[in-house]
Amino acid sequence: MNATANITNSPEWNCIHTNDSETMFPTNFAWGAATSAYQIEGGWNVDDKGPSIWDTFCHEGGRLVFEGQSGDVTCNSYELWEEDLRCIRQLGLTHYRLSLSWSRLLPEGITRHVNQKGLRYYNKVINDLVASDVLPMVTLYHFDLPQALQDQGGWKSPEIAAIFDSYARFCFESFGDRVKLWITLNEPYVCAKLGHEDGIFAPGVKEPGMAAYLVGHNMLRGHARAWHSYNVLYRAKQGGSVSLAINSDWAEPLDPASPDDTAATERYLAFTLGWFAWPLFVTGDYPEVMRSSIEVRSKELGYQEGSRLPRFSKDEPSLLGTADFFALNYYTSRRVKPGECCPGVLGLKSDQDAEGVVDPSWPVCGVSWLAVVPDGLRKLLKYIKDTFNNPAVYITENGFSQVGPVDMEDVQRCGFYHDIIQEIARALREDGVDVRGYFAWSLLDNFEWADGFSVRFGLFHVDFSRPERPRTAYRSGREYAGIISKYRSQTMVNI
Ligand code: GBH
Repeated sequence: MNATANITNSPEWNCIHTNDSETMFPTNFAWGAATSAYQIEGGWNVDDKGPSIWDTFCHEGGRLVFEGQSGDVTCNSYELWEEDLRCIRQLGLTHYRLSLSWSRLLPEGITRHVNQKGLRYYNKVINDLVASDVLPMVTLYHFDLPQALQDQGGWKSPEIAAIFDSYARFCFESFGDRVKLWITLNEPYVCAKLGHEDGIFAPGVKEPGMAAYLVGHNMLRGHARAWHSYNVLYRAKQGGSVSLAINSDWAEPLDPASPDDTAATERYLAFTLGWFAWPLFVTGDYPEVMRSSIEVRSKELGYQEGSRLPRFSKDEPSLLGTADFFALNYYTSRRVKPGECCPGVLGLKSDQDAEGVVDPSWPVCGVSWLAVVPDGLRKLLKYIKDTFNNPAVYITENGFSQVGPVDMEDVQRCGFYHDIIQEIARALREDGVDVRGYFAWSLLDNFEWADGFSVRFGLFHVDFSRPERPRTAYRSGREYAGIISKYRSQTMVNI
């Protein structure tokens, strides 16, 4: 039985907008949705799984996770995977992006000890997807470092790059016959900044202006090694692609006529997108403006020149060229002006010396950081095309959140999905950006990190008060299924 047909042919299918006659998508465009292991799986200590830094962070108390919640059970996808598969099939997705829990596969983080039940779980997930004609995009790391590795210094330790590489090889070896799209690391920016500067994400380290650069550096080193491993050992026989998912706002000057605002905007983009994209796509090193800003601030503060932003060693594999496509997580936009933050202070914000503000005309959905700016995605895609030599781009995350009382008839989110898909169509057609796919965040309502279950990004509602964790499509889920069905079939008619 094809569940997709049920939904999209239903007469109550009425929130699709039809005035987009020119909208077209390439034949193999990926229509996806995304999740991550810690946010949906639960089963935090079953079947030999080792703890991750998020287990520790949520359990140790004193952390600012909403109402002391955790991902101990969350959507219980470890036991309810088949329910997730039903949702995936109902939407008619061509692709599903999931992440692997490193400490579920390797309880101590290293390959000496493999948890066979974890291996079996992911094999089933991947096999079920492939059998349903849904292609998996697999992220190796989405914020959940094995605690055993954190105990040895975590991402601050230089040894982590080689340890990550051997985990990556284990995954390529185990799943690469069926998985052709790989993301090594999700959002190193978030891990570095929120995890090691602000301390609001695991592992809760607060070392402003120091640890984040080191962590970002070791993440890049680990990514590069994993990419080279794939390239040398697996590419010929498996034929897949490997990248790293970079999150970035779109940014433009608060006053376009102001040279100060323009320069601040350049710094803003360099310290988010550029930090990770420049090494991979442009020079093999950090953006020049990032290095110079940090050096200026370091001097003012009496640090040795350049000492806070590490340098890549010539003895290690090069970063340049280690992304087979551009993986972009886009959520929001900012207007930018020079920072108001105190020059004497050590920290990323002070180094960056740029402040992003929300334009009063932009609606803010749910969480305060999420101003809804669909055309910012189109502008960012154009910028990526021009700056990074026209890469193939997958939008690996994008979404719209809900807070407060559950609204199953979420018409605003329906409108949002409609608008964002139109912006992608324009980027393809009018700007010539090589967009290969779109992954909505998220398939399910889930554990939204420090916001716990108070912020809902799902296309499916999950009732966390009931042990069966029932999943129910929001109206926006049905809307997205309709969009997919419309553009997929249209594509098929046109080939
Ligand atoms: C993604 O990050 C994550 O990959 C995903 O796991 C998550 O569920 C999804 O976003 C939705 O949040 O609290 O003011 O410091 C998106 C990039 C960067 C957006 C950090 C939120 C925090 C702003 N995120 N940002 S603040």
